Amino acid sequence: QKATLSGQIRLNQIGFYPSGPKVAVVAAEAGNTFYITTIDLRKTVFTGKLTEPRTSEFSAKKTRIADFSALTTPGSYVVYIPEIGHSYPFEIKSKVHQEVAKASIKGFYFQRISTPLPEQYAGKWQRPAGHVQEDTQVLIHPSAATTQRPEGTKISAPLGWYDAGDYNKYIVNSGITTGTLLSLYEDFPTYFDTLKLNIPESNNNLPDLLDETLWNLRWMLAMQDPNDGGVYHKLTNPRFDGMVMPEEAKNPRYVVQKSTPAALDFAAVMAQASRIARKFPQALPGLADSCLTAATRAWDWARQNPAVLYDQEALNKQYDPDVSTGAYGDKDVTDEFIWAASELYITTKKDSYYQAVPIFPDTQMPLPSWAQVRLLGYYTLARFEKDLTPVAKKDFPQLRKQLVQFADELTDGASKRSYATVMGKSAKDYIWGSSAVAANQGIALIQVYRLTGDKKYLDYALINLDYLVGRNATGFSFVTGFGDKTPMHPHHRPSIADQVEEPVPGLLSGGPNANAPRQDKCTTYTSTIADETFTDDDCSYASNEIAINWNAPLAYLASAIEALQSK
Ligand code: 9MR
Repeated sequence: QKATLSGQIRLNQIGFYPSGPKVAVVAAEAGNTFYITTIDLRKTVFTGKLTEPRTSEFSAKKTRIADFSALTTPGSYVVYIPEIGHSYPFEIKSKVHQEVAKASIKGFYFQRISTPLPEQYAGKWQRPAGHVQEDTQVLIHPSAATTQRPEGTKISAPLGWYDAGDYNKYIVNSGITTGTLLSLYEDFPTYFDTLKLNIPESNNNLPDLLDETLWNLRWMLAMQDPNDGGVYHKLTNPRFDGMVMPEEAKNPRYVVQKSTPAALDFAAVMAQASRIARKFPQALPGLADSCLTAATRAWDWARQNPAVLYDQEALNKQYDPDVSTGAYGDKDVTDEFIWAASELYITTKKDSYYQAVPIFPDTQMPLPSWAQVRLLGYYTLARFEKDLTPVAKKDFPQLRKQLVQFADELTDGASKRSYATVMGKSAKDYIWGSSAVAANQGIALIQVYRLTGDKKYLDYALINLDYLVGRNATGFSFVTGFGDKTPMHPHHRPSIADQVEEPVPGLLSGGPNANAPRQDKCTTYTSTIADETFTDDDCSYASNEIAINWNAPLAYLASAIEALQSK
């Protein structure tokens, strides 16, 4: 009998709700009976049978499922299988994901630009302000030069969040991120009325989630050219910085060419922010109007410039300095038009926005990502179902049907998969940033739960949260600082360059990516199986970086589940 820790028993390393589903996955064939015991293994509180072995979708590996949903007594436990050993400890308690939900939003605070992070809020990850020069010294790149703002003009565009493990700021990626956080607020306002994150604004009279989101929104506003309403694609160094702390990264920074996706993502976010700011006239005087003006000007620019794409290679042939940082080079703006039109329509109630573009070009529901924002528009239409005018109301049954169908496709066969998760239906789920695939699937399921009231969708969403914090083929909890086996070496410059052993907490690692070894050329991968291709190594920007557009859906999923479970 083995009383030792086994990494082969994989489960949510944080824990479970007393009356919620509880599953562990055993990545081995041995054993028949499992026990839930106290952490010292002395007292057994539940005994169950493992399922028959099932074969992985991606390899010949076998897994067995241990379902202990019937155990409802709060406490701290392990799963114990005499032939294998015991799992990491976990808890059964109410509000079990509250801390991870808070930390995933606090993660954005740690990414803040233009401000020091003092110990009071940042603990041992305190650090000086980074990129203070952005207050006055951002250069107009030749690709962005106009008569009013010729090459070399200096503009001010401070604040915002660092995109990821790098220090640049990209409008396209900020768009989906900020939109996701604003939607989180709009979907669960009461939950956020009281949720405190210990950030500098925690004592003002705005919800902390909105305070944090505004930090980025204010930067985004500065990315609009006041002369024509167009929006610069990104604010960046020509090349990625070395592994230094933010305050040591002092290379010149530029805003580059305006683009249609940037303008539309910006328009969508500003339209959404406008209707939220409207609810806080005292705390945010004038902001609702500023955001709406910004949104309509960006929209008008995009309508006049509907196909200005950001093609970094082409620009590098034409202009100096060459830029080699993240491109976020979206080539299809159909979905950006849908998102911006939906947000502007809901905020202004003007049918002209809804009618400006085909809102339903087809019946596909592409999962949200930085390049695919159609569903963000659909979520908003669904959220405001009661406020729809007749033109949109007549489409609503179709929208509802498509969303429910999408959720049913996602969950189809989930319980039979090797980890019994929604995530992993196909190897295509394991792309760069696969953790956000899991989290965005979770959001889609929560949207459909809100539409239908059918609890199975909420349970499926929770399963993908289980996936993210340990119930997966790597055995990692992908959220830094949460769980016993969690990334210690994410590709995240502050976490690498500070003298602190633990990485900055609350950040979501990208997760397994079948192509990662070819993309980042790290040599420490130990598997090439799609759901296992992950390495906790800071060279691995293709499997172990963190990014704001991954943290936002994590924040949504964990917070939504908390908000809905406590009901
Ligand atoms: O998340 C992005 C992924 O979808 C792309 O395949 C990849 C390569 O272009 O870039 C990812 O985004 C990175 C961005 O370009 C720069 N900052 C870090 C982002 C996360 O790795």
